[in-house]
Amino acid sequence: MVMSAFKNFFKRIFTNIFSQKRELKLGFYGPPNAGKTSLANRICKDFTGEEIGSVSKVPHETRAVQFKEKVEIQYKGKTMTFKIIDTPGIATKIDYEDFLKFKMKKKEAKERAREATQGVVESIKWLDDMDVVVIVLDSTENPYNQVNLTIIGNLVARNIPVLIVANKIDIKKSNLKKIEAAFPEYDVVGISARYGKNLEEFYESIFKLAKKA
Ligand SMILES: Nc1nc2c(ncn2[C@@H]2O[C@H](COP(=O)(O)OP(=O)(O)OP(=O)(O)O)[C@@H](O)[C@H]2O)c(=O)[nH]1
Ligand SMILES: [Mg+2]
Repeated sequence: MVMSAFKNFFKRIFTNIFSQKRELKLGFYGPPNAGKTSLANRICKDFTGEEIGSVSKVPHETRAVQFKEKVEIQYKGKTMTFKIIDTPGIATKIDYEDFLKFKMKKKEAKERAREATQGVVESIKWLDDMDVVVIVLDSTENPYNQVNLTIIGNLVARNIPVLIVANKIDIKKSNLKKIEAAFPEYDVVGISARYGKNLEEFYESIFKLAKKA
């Protein structure tokens, strides 16, 4: 009796150690203002009750990598654990004058531009750390640009599985087809991070993506 209780006890510990699921590192990448933080916040809020960072209409709001660990995403009775990593928007040109139109003082704008430039470097550095990546694009904007190609090229070179999110489908001039046409070899899912539209399909795609890691 005692022996079998002991045996069960160790068996349970053993099983716990080895069945512990790996935490997949899920990065959110993309140009500034596309909605990376909005989407990361929505996921974190849904499954942990807490947000990850601040959102703003002023580009380069996120200027340092921020993350949340042990986020257990549940979808259709399945659970997967992720480390959600929100990254600074990647841009080829950061000009402090662009911030002045948001009623920012020159000194503050210059500081924001300096931090944003550092942020881009940090985003790229963190790429090596990712298991899977979601590229968030603003579907109201032209997807054919240097930044998007650079991000995708970097991910392909590192063999990191990619999902493309076409965000802001709630806006009239959103053009999901154009994003799909620009990246025919990738899964593209259209969502609205702000209004929580089509998140079911997004979670489904995330589970599919995780399997490729
Ligand atoms: N209409 C609409 N606006 C959105 C949506 N998602 C995000 N936004 C808005 O777009 C702006 C930028 O959102 P963020 O989540 O800060 O974007 P980001 O990609 O994290 O930006 P950076 O941190 O600057 O790289 C904010 O004003 C958001 O409210 C969406 O689905 N629809
Ligand atoms: Mg952000």
